[in-house]
Amino acid sequence: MNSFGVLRGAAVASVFAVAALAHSSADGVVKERMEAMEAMRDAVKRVVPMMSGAAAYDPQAVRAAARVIEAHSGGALTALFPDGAIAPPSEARPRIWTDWARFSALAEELGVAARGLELAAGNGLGGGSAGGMMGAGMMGGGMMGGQTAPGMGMRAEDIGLMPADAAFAMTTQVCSACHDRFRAEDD
Ligand code: HEC
Ligand SMILES: [Cu+2]
Repeated sequence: MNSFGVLRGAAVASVFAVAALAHSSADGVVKERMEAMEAMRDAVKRVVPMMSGAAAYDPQAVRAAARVIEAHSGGALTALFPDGAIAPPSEARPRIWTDWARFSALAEELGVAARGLELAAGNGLGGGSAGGMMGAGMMGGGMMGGQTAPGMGMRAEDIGLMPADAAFAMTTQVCSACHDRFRAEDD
């Protein structure tokens, strides 16, 4: 089983979780950020089957998904969270603004991981190789603790040396790390 296979349950559950709220009633910046988040979810969804081996691996599609995520990361992400903007049906938690340093660090980390994924796309799948296991090991801490972003401190160039599935798992772990802490979910 490759790295993504090992982690897929935990990592992807949070990303795909759809709350039973009427999100169609969102407007303004809440609507804007939901659309941005949904664009990232769709990008993740497109490559999940490739990462799990259910579909043929396509490096170009992986690069395209990575670029979508990168475009919505960092300052583009944080700009959609002006102070206290949690009008219903937003699931954003107020602690975003009391723990802004961590929130914005996760937004930056997402960009780093996505750039790493773009660089790693050409590496193909690790398939349980040493590289794949290394990736899984590095991600473990962030997932279990739920406190730190996975791979925090790694550079995109380092992630770019990993198998694509490990880089992808690392990317989705950043989604989950932020959701666990800053998004109210009913699952
Ligand atoms: C820095 C924090 C952070 C990161 C990183 C992050 N998200 Fe989110 N995400 C949020 C918050 C906060 C919400 C809740 C927004 C709201 O309801 O106002 C959210 C909501 C969502 C939603 C629900 C959108 C809706 O219509 O309600 C999806 C889907 C989503 N994120 C996908 C992703 C994916 C996929 C990634 C990674 C590629 C990701 N997110 C990365 C913070 C983050
Ligand atoms: Cu929504």
